[in-house]
Amino acid sequence: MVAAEFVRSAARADQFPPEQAREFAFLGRSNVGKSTLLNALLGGRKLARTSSTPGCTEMLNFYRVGPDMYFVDFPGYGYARVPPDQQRRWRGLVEAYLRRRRALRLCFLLVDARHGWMESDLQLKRWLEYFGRPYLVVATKIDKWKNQRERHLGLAALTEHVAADRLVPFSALTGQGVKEIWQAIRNT
Ligand SMILES: Nc1nc2c(ncn2[C@@H]2O[C@H](COP(=O)(O)OP(=O)(O)O)[C@@H](O)[C@H]2O)c(=O)[nH]1
Ligand SMILES: [Mg+2]
Repeated sequence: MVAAEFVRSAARADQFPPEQAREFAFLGRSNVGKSTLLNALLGGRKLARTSSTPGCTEMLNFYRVGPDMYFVDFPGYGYARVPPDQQRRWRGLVEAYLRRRRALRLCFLLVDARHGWMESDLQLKRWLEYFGRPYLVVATKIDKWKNQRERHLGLAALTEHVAADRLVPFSALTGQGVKEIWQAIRNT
């Protein structure tokens, strides 16, 4: 199992750690299952906090994973009741990271399999493309697809905005997708 530890939180660009490791960023709406995914990747240890209520952490969290990688946990977005100045701070922080971070190798954009693409997901996707950041889309909570038909319709909706070979279906309940995500990280 890969060793992992919290490094630091950053609310501003000058708090980002030195660029000494290959970085992998995890982005998604509040409650999409980001913390759960990170914990699943790291062998089920509770490294990142999970919650059932949408949170609005405003910081990037850096985790050292193995000897030469950082996982970067992004603050969730898409939470309706976030005041405008907080939204501005969020955008500033995310943009500062995406624009300048040379250590960033690959982004994982998490989308809830049940809801499909929301406008804020598409906005973030456009942002990743604007900054030329390679990314994979992770469809989370696919165990909530109750049958083949829902699975088929869900996948069809998701692939309207991303090629199938850039889409990783994931479930923390079954562990599906963990292997594929690690493979993508190793191959980067
Ligand atoms: N059924 C199911 N529930 C999940 C899965 N991943 C996360 N959840 C649940 O979704 C809620 C939000 O998860 P969390 O990881 O805290 O989301 P975050 O806000 O994106 O970090 C929690 O109640 C999780 O237990 C999954 O793959 N399947
Ligand atoms: Mg979380």
